[in-house]
Amino acid sequence: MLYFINNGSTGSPQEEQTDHSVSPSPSTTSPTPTTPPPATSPSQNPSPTNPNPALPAAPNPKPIPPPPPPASAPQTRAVSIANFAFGPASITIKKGDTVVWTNQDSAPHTVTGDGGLNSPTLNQGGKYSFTFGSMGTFTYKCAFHPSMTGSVVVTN
Ligand SMILES: [Cu+2]
Repeated sequence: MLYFINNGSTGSPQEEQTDHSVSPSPSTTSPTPTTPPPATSPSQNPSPTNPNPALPAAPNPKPIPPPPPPASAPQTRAVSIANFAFGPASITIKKGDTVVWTNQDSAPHTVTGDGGLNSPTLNQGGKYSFTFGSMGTFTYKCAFHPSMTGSVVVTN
């Protein structure tokens, strides 16, 4: 009954449409023209449902590859010639390694021995390098000072 009097006031569902067609009389139709409000646009109400409710499981941590064995790389080993002696007098290396002799004496020396060890005369600061490509024990000495001896043991 109130909507007969309160036409145009808040609460009337026809309030927004009565600008040009003012019809104070209620229509002869149902006195309760309660039109449901327009459905809210789906865009205004994003669906709470997550299309991806669960992220895929994190990938497994990358396994750390084991480092390659360092022994596979050829190495260079140093042998000094000082105070009329080889140091170290005996050295053990791997096949494919290189030994470098360095004369630190003022006197000349050589590296002369097995397996092709045959250096020229090494003056002070002179170097001689030799790469051992086969296994074995190679003894050598100084051609000038036979008491100076040394050996190289080459393993696989
Ligand atoms: Cu010598």
